[in-house]
Amino acid sequence: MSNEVITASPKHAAAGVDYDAIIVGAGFSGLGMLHHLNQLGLRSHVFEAGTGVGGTWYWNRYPGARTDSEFYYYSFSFSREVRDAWKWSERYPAQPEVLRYLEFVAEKLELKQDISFNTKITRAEYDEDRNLWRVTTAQGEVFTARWFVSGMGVLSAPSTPKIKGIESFRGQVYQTATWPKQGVDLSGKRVGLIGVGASGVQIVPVIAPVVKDLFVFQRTPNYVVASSNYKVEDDWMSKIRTNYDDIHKQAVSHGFAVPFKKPTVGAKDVSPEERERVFEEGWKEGGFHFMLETFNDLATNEESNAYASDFIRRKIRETVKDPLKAELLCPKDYPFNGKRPPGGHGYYEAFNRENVHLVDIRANGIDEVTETGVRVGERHVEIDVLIFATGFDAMTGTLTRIDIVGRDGLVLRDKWKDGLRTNMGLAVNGFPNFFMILGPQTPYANLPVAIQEAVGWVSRAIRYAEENRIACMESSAEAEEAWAHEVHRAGSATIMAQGGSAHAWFLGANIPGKPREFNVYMGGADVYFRRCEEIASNGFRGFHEGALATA
Ligand code: N01
Repeated sequence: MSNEVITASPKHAAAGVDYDAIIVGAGFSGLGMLHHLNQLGLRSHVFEAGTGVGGTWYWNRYPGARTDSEFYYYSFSFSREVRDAWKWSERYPAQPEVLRYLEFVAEKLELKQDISFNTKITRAEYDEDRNLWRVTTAQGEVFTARWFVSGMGVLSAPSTPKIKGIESFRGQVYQTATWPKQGVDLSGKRVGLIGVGASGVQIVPVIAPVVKDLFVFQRTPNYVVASSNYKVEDDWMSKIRTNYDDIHKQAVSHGFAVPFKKPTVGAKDVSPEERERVFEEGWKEGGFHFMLETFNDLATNEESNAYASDFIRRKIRETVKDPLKAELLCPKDYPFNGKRPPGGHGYYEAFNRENVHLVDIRANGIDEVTETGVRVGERHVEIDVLIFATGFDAMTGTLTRIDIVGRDGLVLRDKWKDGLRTNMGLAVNGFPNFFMILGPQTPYANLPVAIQEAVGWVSRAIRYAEENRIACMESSAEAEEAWAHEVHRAGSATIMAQGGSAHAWFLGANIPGKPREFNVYMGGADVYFRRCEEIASNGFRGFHEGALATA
């Protein structure tokens, strides 16, 4: 990575500030936001820590990284120019293709000229006297703007556990979320992998045929759903192109923001034969179809959930030949959906290879990393490479790892120390003229659709403020309390509340010391989008009650 800072030449912003809006992050969120603000005629600028666009898809370059969602709803539909010209090649696009897509979006929408790459933001402080944000880069430069928008991502602050002895290890250590751009040659190596969430599950089958030995250190097994990937033929792509608007419309009226059929019966309400038939069909269709298109109560009813959990365990036992390995791979003490289920691409099959070893660390975790390997109890596993696929400080990590300072010196991470408070996950009381694209307490949903909705909503809010001469858009404390209550209510009504041992990131339960609460809204993306629309069409009720001044 070079240290060159590429900053675009200034255009004209409102008097007294460098930019009208500063956006942090050049992934789906930042690019979408920049495009929408450009369309409003604002002078906006994006600061991005990476050397290119892509966000999540820039950083997560580990072997096997690909979407768990299908291409036609894992993309933007707002730009006809982009959707008419771009062609996806696989049902579940791989990381290089998603990255190329985002580069294409940036080129087509002429966004790059307004992005400074290689520029990490370390602090953003609201200046009450001047009603502007002062944003500081790691290089010490300071820029000002009236609006400050985070597009820093929800699963973008990697979490690596501090394991005793790690600094003594003489081999190579990698994190999936910061995988080297130039790749890593794992051929013939003895590799240890910690973590079997979506990242670990994707890397296993891809590196297994290359490495000498792969030791998978598993603490909690996952419910991995078959994906069934295949090529996107031209006629499928053309059909999608002509239907993008309908697909988006269907997605925003779905609880998970996907254009899926909504099942009308519960798993417990049909005969065992019918249940098996429907599950089998969903399994063949693959991925989120199993979770969302089979029955309508897998996330809310224990009995129905138990049928799904049992179906997956039977699939694991059918696939994995060694019965001991199969049993270890079967999740038994938390329900399907208790963690976000990953999509598999030959994950269970990989354990039939002789060079793939499953090391159960359920009871006591890893005792230590030594100079030459990993010790688990009495057993010492010799390895050359150690890979951490240990997840993220999700939803809040990017926002709390830098200093975001609002009114009266209030720091965002301190505000959230004992519990989250946001207005619809979009804004925070005490932080005027600051918006979050996919902040905490936004829906648990397919992200590109949720991002498209959020950037549209924020640009409407900014336009509303400009047109109505509202100098200060600040969420009310009452609206935050009401939203926190609703997030808790909706989450508690789901199976996800029983994460149990699952350490789910959406509960903050994977990060030691983080308050355990729903970091996402489980009440349905459709419900959330309708509520956002209602707020917008009622003069952004709850979002500028704290306004002190008019322009
Ligand atoms: O992270 P995770 P992830 N010792 O938090 C283990 C999205 N995503 O990066 O379950 C030993 O799910 C931990 O064990 P346990 C997607 O939303 C999407 O895989 O806590 N193990 C777990 O196995 C996903 O849900 C895609 O017991 C330790 C793993 O590390 C989210 O990102 C691809 C440990 C972490 O799993 C996060 O997925 C990738 C320790 N000390 C990611 N600490 C696609 O859509 C943690 N673990 C393609």
